[in-house]
Amino acid sequence: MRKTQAWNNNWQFIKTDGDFYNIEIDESQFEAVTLPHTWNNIDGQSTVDYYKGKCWYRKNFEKPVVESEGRILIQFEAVAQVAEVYVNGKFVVEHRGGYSTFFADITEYLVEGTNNISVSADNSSKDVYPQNSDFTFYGGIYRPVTLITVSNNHFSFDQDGSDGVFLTPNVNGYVDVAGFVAGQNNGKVICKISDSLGTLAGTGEIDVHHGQFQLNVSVPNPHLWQGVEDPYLYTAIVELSVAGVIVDSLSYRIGFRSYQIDPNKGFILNGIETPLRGVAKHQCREDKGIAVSYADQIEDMELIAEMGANTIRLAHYQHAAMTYDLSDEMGMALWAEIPFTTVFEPSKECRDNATSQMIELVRQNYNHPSIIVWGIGNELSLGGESEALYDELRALNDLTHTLDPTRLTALANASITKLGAPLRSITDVIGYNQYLGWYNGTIEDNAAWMDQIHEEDPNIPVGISEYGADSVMKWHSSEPRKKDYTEEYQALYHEGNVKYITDRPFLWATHVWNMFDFAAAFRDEGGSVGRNNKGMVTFDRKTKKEAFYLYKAYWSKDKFVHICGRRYVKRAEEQIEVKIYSNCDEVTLSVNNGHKMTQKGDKIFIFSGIPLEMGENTLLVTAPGGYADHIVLERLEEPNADYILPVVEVVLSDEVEQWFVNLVPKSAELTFPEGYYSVKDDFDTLLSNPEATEALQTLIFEPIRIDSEATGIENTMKDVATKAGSITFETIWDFLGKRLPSTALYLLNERLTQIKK
Ligand code: GCB
Repeated sequence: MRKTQAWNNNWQFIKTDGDFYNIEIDESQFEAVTLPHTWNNIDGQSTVDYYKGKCWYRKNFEKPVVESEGRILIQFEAVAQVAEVYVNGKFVVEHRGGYSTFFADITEYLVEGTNNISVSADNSSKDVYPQNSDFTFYGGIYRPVTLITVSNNHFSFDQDGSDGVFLTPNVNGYVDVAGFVAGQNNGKVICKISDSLGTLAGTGEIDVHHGQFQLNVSVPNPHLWQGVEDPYLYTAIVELSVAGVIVDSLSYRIGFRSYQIDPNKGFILNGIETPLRGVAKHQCREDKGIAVSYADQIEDMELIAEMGANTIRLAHYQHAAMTYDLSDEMGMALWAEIPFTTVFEPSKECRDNATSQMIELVRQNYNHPSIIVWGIGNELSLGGESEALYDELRALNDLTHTLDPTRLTALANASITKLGAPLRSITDVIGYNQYLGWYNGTIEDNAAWMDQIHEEDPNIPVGISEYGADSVMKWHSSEPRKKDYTEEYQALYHEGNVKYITDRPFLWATHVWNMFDFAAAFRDEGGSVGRNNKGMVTFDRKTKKEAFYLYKAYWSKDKFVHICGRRYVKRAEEQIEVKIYSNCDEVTLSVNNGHKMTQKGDKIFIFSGIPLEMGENTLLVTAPGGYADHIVLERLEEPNADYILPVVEVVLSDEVEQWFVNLVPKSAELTFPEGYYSVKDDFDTLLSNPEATEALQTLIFEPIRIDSEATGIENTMKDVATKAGSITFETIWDFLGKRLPSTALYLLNERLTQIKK
């Protein structure tokens, strides 16, 4: 019978490359570690130059006991990004792709007594996706490792990291069970399906032929899996029996559900229109990086459920098995995807890698009812559009349909993807990553844009695969503005968007970017280094930002009241506006236990002109049913300057100073005359004109190159710019800019507006 044992203790680690698979190594240079482990937990969240390279893990172990002819395997749930496994100095297997499971069958490499396993992990590889993106590419054995022993006859381990059994429940009352078996005598497969009370609901068996089997188990009138409303699961036990003896057994939680995604009605689950409203998430958290514990992952899911979400986009890679399991149990509808993001590399190695990662994603996670769409890519137009990219996406889309005819495919597009572009119609459904009101445009622009994407492609289901705005918990303002990084602006941004989204059920799914702040090593903005701060909850999971409660008010059925402002304590205003988020119909506010003010309303309650006394003020909000929340504010004479993000002075080298010395812009105002180029043009357009190219070269790329230290981004601007085809200069400037003085922007616009189109 199959036995599994957690294999996460007593590993040794060295943060450098060498012949470390050699058994004669001096182990004194290694440090003892427990898995999961990453070497980037600190540098990956704080500096552009986090360690990327090949590092080694080793472990000595006694040969496990196994039945004669049995196999001994090690299951790695993920090793980032490329792994090589050696046993007793001999190469066993290589795996390319940092977020998916693989097995190493080490049986033939073992000796009696003590053995050694050495595993390299390399996060610097050029031929593996992700190639380039807005998150840290952690290295390490950062998900659990399991030792597995099986008898000679067992479910196959040669099925792309899956465990070789694929279950397809059908709402018409049966489960299709198919799979692969290895060993000398293939035997018989028995499947028993029981309901949530453990009562047998269906059973079936079939002989294995040439290592394969397929059977149909009848489960009449199945209780459906209805997302967060009723995530009902059955348990399927699939056994392999040889000569009447059970030799291998696997167990799954399965769910019966059917769905459609309609361009007008959105997502329909078991015939019920169910707009998917939720968040996207990465796996990492503060100081642990991507090497998080089971408890951490449970906490993440609990926070998402508390906010009332019913969907998660698991960005931008394959997530831990446990995340899919918890989603099944909690009823979350998932968008699961591969790390084919931002940049497409047309090399054969990269194409093969995207293909193998897609195969692994689908086959390893096929049995989860929570997975609704397979995401084949993210924002790939940023790296430039080409026929080769379209071909690659079409191939991935077809492959995914072949691997799984029961689910739909999805692609997340940059919002600027042009009308009629093939990227809008390759997959079954589309999502857009839209940041109007943050990188560009206004919050209000989102409403018209949402209608526009629907009108432009009325026959394609459209959703919003990302939208968000950053907030860093130390910045606050009573007059929040775009890009001020205050908690208050982020809340306003989401107030607009959640309303526009709620009013548009045709949006099949919407995902806030992001549920949690996450590590993005190359970022340095908002007074925070190495971090993307668009989370609803901080990187350490300790603080729920104001916007968290806004969504809770919209989405959760658990009644609550939340008074905003608990981190914006020191106030100089005589009177303030007090904001309350609640899903109760009425709330009552009192200040310093004085006069009580009651307001009826819907989710957002604003009390204006609330006077503050000098010193401490306690604000209490209550709602019928016993709900209450309070904050304590302190009124001071002067506004607290510590709440305002200081303007960062970029210190330029003399050489670059000289560059701009004689180039003084005529005015600090941007104009956009009709028929001329400007910073509002996209890079394709600008770079197709030699004069505009020259202006970009002299005013932006060259100074950035020389001052790479001061600007801190080396050639990133140029890289992004030249690959960013359809993004406007203004957008990239907003995103990566501010590293050169704004003079550069005005000068460039002045030059461009003199060049006729
Ligand atoms: C995107 C990317 C995501 C980034 C996000 C942002 O469109 O898909 O990886 O983190 O924008 O915050 O800019």
